[in-house]
Amino acid sequence: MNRRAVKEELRSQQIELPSWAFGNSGTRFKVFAQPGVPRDPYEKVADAAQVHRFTGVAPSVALHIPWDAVDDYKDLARHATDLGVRLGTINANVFQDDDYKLGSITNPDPAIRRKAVDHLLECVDVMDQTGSRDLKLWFADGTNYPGQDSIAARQDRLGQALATVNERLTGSQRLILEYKLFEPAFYHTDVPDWGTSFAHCLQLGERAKVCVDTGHHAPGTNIEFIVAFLLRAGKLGAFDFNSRFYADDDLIVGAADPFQLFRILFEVASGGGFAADAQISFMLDQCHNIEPKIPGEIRSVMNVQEATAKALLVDADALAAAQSAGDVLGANGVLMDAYDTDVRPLLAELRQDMGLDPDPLAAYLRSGYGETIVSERVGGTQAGWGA
Ligand code: LRH
Ligand code: MN
Repeated sequence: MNRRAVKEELRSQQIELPSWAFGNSGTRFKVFAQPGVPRDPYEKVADAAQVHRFTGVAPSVALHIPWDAVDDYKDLARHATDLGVRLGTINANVFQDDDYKLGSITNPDPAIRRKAVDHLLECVDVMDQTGSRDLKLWFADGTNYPGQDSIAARQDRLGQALATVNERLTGSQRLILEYKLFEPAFYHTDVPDWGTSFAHCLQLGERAKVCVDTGHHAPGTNIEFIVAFLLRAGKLGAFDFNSRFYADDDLIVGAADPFQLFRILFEVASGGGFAADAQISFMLDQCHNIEPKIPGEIRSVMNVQEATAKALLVDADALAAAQSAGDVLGANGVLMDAYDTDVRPLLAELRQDMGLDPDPLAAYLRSGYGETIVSERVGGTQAGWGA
């Protein structure tokens, strides 16, 4: 792709922000509250709109229910539109109720399974009001000790619940099934890996796609292989981007391993994943436990833009020639040339073309918005995970 084509592709990039990244978050050891944090979904959407204002490529906000429960979702959607963004993916939450200690949709108790499925169906009702396309399902379900429950029986329960939700979806609505190796369950997790999610999505049909959360794999996992495989199978629905050094650290995407993010986005580019009809949702799923949250999200969007630009700059013809010639170092060299390219001037130029400041982070810090919310948001209860 020539420079102009790369800029066109980057201009149309859409990165979805997680509402919960703007609330307080932490670990089991401590949640460090920050001044100016939103007290409700309206303020979360307002903060997310600031990221879009300065980057131009973050036009939607994912919600998490009940963290973002409101009386009038249509009004919240109007609020978002007024701020130049829209409500995106609806995330269900069946991992924080006392009843779900032994599982939600896989719980041995049919009444608790029913309760969990009812919440998932309520989230589809929310989608009908917000106009959201995707219902994202992540289940904390699993066990802590061998023998605690039947792994096979739990898969049956999982399949039945997913089928019930899938049948309820209408129009262009999709079900996005997210997998995670472990935590909070520490012996087995019912949707632990891409294969399990893929198998259930195949069974469910066209509406069901896999979500790849980049923090949900065993150390050393070749995530770009999973991406290439799912893309080729037409079952890659979404990314939850973040980075980690050890476990599900939910750090800023690209912060821990920018080369991995580049390799992942190179497979997306090679597999046609940036095409509009590929319908892949590029979301962030992060927690800014100690760093300021809006600047953290702006930096994250910039990291995705930089990795995407490098991925799009790979000389595909030279790569194909080297690959078919069996020129191992030549082929690897083509990729490394793109990765070692400083794309920041290209992105600064693109932002100017888009009428934006070439440095979104500096522009945001100059805007004074951060100081304003600290002075205005006094009283009330700061938003968080409520864990
Ligand atoms: C689980 C997860 C999931 C969300 C939650 C906020 O670790 O990645 O995507 O529901 O984080
Ligand atoms: Mn996630």
